[in-house]
Amino acid sequence: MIKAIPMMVLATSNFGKARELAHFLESVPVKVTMLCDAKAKLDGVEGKSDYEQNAIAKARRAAEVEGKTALGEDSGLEVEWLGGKPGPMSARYVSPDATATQKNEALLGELEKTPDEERAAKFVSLVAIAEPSGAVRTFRGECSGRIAVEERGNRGFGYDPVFIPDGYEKTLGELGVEVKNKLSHRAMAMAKAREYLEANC
Ligand code: ITT
Repeated sequence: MIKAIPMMVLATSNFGKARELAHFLESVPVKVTMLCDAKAKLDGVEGKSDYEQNAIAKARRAAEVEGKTALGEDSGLEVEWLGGKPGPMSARYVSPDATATQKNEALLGELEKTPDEERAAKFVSLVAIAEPSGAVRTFRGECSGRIAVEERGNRGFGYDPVFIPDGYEKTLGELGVEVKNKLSHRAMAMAKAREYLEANC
């Protein structure tokens, strides 16, 4: 008997994120595709302040338009000194069109006078898997660390060049995906999602 391979669409317009999500799904018997024209299709689904609601909204929108299981993710960087900001607004910090370098420079500027021991931060990832029926499961992951005093390294994406994970002296921008994929917020959330998918595919 031939068993059909289930399909799953990644509900994201962020290629750095998509590459990492696809990596974590390599061992799962699903055929992973990108949501075409994702920026337009996901436009307006995100609210302001809730990772879980945002992740669910992205996954549900993609599942609905594609008629397939969809995986959406909402993530952000929470800086203790800034009371947890930018948090769920991380992609829109400074302005929606700001480049990663502009966001990193703005963040470093806000922390200019902040001593080393007060620069604690964490990345948060909320992954949602939705069915076209609307049924949904969510999985959360976190990665603790601190904000560097300058941008270092050009690997990864977003805030990677200013984030030093606990136990390291280098930024994720210097450490690269080999290290990042072992300890990141996305790795933690996707380990739980993978366990669920492997039991249910
Ligand atoms: P989609 O909504 O289309 O998935 P997005 O980039 O807008 O793409 P989010 O709303 O989840 O995604 O925004 C998360 C932002 O947080 C992202 O744009 C980065 O700036 C930052 N971020 C999240 N995870 C990160 C990571 O692993 N490394 C560096 N920055 C990260």
